[in-house]
Amino acid sequence: MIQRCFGCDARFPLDRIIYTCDRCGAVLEIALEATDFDHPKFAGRGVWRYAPLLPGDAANAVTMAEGATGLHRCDRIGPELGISELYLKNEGENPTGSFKDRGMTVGLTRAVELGATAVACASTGNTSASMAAYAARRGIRAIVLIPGGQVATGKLAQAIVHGAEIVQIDGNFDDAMRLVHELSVEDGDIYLLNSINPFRLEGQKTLAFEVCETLGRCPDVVVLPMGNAGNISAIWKGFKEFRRAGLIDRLPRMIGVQAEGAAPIVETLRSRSETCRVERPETIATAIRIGAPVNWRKAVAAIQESGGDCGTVTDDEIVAAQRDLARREGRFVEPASAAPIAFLRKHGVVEASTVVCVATGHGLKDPDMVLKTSPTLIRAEPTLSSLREALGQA
Ligand code: AN7
Repeated sequence: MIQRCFGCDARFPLDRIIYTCDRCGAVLEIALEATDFDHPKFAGRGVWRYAPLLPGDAANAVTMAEGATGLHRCDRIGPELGISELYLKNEGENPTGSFKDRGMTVGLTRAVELGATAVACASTGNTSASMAAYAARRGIRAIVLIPGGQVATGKLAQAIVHGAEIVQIDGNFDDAMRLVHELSVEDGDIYLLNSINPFRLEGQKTLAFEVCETLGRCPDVVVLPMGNAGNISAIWKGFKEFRRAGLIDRLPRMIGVQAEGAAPIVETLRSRSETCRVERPETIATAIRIGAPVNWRKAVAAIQESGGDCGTVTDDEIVAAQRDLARREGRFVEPASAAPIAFLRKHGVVEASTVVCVATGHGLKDPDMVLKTSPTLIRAEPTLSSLREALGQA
């Protein structure tokens, strides 16, 4: 395997610490060798099941049984949307409650192999929660930069309890991302674990492998929320590699969803622009409140190569989809993770009978969002008559 520039195809050895191409400035990806695809042998469960297609040594892995999440059929919402098989790939079942754990196990394993003394990230919450847990497991220093006042309670509690050094930046995620990138380039001992890091994305591509193995085939469409756009890039790479290995015979269409107030990638695709940025991103789905996604070129390629699509949903549509999933399918996902269902309800999808929505994070990450919009709870005296009255059965 080798590190390859996504822009100009420059190549860098696997053991060099480099986050962007020193010739053209683009992001990098891990390129596998032709022989890697020659009958890869998978064993076990979760991310490291796919070790033959991953960088790093599974024997040294810093792991917490990530991956192997459920693929749940939405029997009530699916038919209503005209989709005969609608599935939720429930990433909230990961150890820290989001898909980030898939990437973090590979990223932390890499950090240890490099002898890094600290790992760092900027985060809207889930990356920091995951990195803090994996760093704790290994006993390595964790530095987290978060946008002040913009991280959901559950995620912040996770970073705190796992002992990360947390710095609130008086700015947004994009400011924090720029700063932590500068810090890790200047200080070679601090290893950057945002999705600009191509090793992390290698872990995240295993979601595609699991979906294909669970279904026994490739789905028609995969829908997921986009923030920094690492996940859509990683999952698309996974599908392409599974086809190259001869394990599926076609590819899905990739649909990326953004919140209306934070939709730089959707705007770039619509305007065919060569830049990707919105200045003041806003959405209640704080996970994807990102204005300058580092992986935008990869995301654009994934959507275009796959013949997919992208679109926006409003905060109200996100909240409605979150309730819908919770009340009619029994699945509680965080706001960003409800965006795919909101997209399908709003825009529909053509010629697709098997659709997989990636539920990226657990609903308990962000309880405040639910409580803020809930009716006042009813009360009763500790008597049966008072209880009956409260229930309207007096
Ligand atoms: C639940 O934690 O960017 O498009 O710093 O937490 O791969 O960035 C989180 C992103 C979707 C978007 N859903 O994924 C962070 C962070 C949830 C997320 C995304 C995030 P990418």
